[in-house]
Amino acid sequence: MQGKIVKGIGGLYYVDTETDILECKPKGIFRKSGIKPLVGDDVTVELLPDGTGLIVDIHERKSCLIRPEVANATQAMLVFAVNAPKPNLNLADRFLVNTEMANVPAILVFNKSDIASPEEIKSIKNGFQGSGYEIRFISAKNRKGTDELKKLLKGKTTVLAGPSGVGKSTLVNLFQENKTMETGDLSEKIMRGKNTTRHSELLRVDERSWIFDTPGFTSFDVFGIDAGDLYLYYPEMRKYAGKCRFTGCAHISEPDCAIREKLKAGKISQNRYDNYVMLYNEIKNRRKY
Ligand SMILES: Nc1nc2c(ncn2[C@@H]2O[C@H](COP(=O)(O)OP(=O)(O)O)[C@@H](O)[C@H]2O)c(=O)[nH]1
Ligand SMILES: [Mg+2]
Ligand SMILES: [Zn+2]
Repeated sequence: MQGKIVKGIGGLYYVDTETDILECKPKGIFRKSGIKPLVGDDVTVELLPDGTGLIVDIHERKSCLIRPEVANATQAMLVFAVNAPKPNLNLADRFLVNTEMANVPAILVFNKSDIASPEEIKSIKNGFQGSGYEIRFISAKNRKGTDELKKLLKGKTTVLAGPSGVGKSTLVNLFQENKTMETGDLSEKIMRGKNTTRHSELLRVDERSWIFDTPGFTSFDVFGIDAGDLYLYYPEMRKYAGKCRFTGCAHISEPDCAIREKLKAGKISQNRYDNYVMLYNEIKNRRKY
């Protein structure tokens, strides 16, 4: 039987087989070889006599995000509130480096525009000037911009990520309205909480579209890249790769740096650049164990 892992709690996985949600354990071989099934994985399961399932194969992943840890996302929506809680743009950039590393296209969604001032919106736009990322200001409460956002989900597997309290679950609920799928089964079996999302969960929007609701994060460490390659994960900096005077230019204090010239010319935002420098130093100075 084939299915999709829609939730994982304490070593148990819930697999949507289109006709049922099966509680499954992974075959021992996965643990022995250090492979962990992830929410979003397409899997082959064997039905056991007691009605539970055994995951015997994990199909090749289209993508694999480290944070939130989900498989097969084809796009990411990074959700923040315009204010309340105040957006941490440094956290946003760290997340975007993570999606660039995983090759998952991302868009930025700023929710709660109903309680935002024009200045706040302007300052956020400026912060991402030149980055190329699409930014949407919406209000889940007033349903402003939410239908347009829902259109973007068609045929995709979208991961909604961001800090707690910004409205991710509210959005997921909106996106699931008028859904033809039966999920009564699912909510009973995996006890979908109404409040804080503690585990990533994959939900069906329609036959071809899925969405991950994920727990909020407050910090974000970037692992797996050398400081010298960091700029390659900033689309607006990557464009100028090879244009600096020195190979191995860190784009921080070297003369004739193409990237700092673009910063001066306003093509790269000060916010994105400052976050780059902070992250560069953090990676550079990290103790290697
Ligand atoms: N003012 C306002 N509040 C919102 C909006 N969207 C969600 N909220 C509220 O923000 C709080 C957190 O929402 P929730 O969806 O649980 O956030 P999550 O932690 O990101 O999943 C709840 O009290 C929501 O009612 C919005 O567009 N405007
Ligand atoms: Mg939530
Ligand atoms: Zn440079």
